[in-house]
Amino acid sequence: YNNIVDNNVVNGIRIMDHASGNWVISNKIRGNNYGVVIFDHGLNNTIKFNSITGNTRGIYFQEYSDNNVIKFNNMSDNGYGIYFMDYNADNKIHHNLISGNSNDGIYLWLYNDLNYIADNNISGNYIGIHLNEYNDNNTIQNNNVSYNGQYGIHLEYSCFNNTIENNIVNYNFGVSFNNAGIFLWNYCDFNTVTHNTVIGNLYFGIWMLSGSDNNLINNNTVSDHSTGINIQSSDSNTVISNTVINNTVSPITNEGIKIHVDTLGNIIKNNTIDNNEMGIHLVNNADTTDITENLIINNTAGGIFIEDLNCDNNEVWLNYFINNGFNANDSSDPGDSSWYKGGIGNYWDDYGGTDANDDGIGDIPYNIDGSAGSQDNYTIWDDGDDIFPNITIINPIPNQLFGAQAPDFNVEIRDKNLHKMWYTIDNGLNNYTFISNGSIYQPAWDLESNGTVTIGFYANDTGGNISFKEITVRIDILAPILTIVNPLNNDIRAKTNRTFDFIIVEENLDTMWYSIAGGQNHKFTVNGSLNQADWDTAWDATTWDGSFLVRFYANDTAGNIISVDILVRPNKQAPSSIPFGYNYFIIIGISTIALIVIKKRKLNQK
Ligand SMILES: [Ca+2]
Ligand SMILES: [Ca+2]
Ligand SMILES: [Ca+2]
Ligand SMILES: [Ca+2]
Repeated sequence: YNNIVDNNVVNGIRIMDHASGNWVISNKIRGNNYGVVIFDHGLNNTIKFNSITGNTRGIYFQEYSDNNVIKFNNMSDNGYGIYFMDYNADNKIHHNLISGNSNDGIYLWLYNDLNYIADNNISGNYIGIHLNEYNDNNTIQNNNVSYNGQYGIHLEYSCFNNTIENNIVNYNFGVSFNNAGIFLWNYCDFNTVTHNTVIGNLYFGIWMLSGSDNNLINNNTVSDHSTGINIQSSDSNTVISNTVINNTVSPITNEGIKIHVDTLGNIIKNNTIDNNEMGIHLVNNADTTDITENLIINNTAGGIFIEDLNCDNNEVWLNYFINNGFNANDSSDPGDSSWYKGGIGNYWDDYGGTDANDDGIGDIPYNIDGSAGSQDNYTIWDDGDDIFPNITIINPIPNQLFGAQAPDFNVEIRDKNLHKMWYTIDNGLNNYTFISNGSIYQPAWDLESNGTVTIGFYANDTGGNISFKEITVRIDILAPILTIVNPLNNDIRAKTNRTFDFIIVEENLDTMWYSIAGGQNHKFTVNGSLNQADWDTAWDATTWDGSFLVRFYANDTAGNIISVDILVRPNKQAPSSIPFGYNYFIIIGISTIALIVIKKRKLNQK
């Protein structure tokens, strides 16, 4: 226990059964059968800074060896770099250089679970990282697995729940036969392959073969292969948010994503599939695939190809097809494939129809190439706003009368893409934009004269469609012209003479009324007699040489108002101290009558 084997040049270190807590540091270990062997039940050993070269197996884990750390070693030119037999768990293998091994860089044979393989540089081996049978829940992270011979990362035979994340897996094609960057074969299920860069592995970028089901392939960049992502005889995989580009390296056929040979229920979603030869290729019993929300662009041969009659019940919807050789070819049985779902289809850049009713759906179907005669009946299509704004004028109402105060307006304007609203009251000479209901601009209203005013309401939308509705209202800014012809100002009246006569000129007359000596208001509509009680009170209260006020009013329905003041002098005797009172009164009375006649004539002449 707790041996430190340091700075030796030795041929083989063997950590025996149940050997724990050993440190193997900075040794040169070369030319052995096994470089470092951790035998059964070797726990918590640390192997670091060693140079392990030219051995049949660089580091070899026998069985049940857990929690060992292998880091910062150089494992080159061995048979295998690191070899796990079986039941080794929770080991951490990181920051090692593992290169030029004639067999696999890291090899896990049987039942090795929960190991952590990270930040290693693994190149020039046969297979970079190889999980053979029943190896579950391992994490393969941040490794650079490039320039290996057959595959970069390879899982086979029922390896479940492994995470392959953030690795660089490039140019693994030294032994040129069905190469793949990441290859899941034979019932490898529920693995996550995420955020990897997978470039130039000659044949396939990411390959699922023979019952490798329910894997999640997301956010990977996969480029420069014959087939970017190859789903073959495997079901229910979710391929989501990957960038699949430039898969064109084969002189024969290339595709971004290929789904073929008895597959069911794979989901291809939200991927960018750009500049491949064929974007997506379904053939040979590729069934019930859900292909949705992908951006499928610049694929030189075609966007998507459903090649034969045995491809059943595939759904293609909400994808964007732009600038492909052909956008889609459906050669399955008529009606077998759906090109829309739930009332929404795909976007086709070569769609020839319009969307006149602005529901975002093309008004005629899109015809899909191929023997199935399929159509997308619900193409995604927006050709701009074709529907004019709808304007309803609630207030003012037609012929409504307004005075000097500019009227309020209340309009309802509806449009999906409303841009601007404005009104004019002078036929467009001046326009006033508004964003909510309010009042007509007062300075503009002030320029109007009596009569009618036409208010035009306008609205446009972002598509340039302009609507207008107008309404004509009346305007009255002139007060009534009220002339009191009897009594005249300063008339001398007997107490019994309460008569009054008037002339009114007003087209929108509302009410006329008067008050006597500041008393209460009395309405009137025709000539007649002033209110007796008020008159008598005022008359009695006024001295023989005084006068009292009768104030007449008229207003119109527009709110204009006028008042006319008439002073009335009571016909009373002067106090008895004044001589000749009676005669004097007669004389004044006569002359007053004469004066009225003259004034009336003058009025008539006007
Ligand atoms: Ca439209
Ligand atoms: Ca439509
Ligand atoms: Ca519109
Ligand atoms: Ca008026």
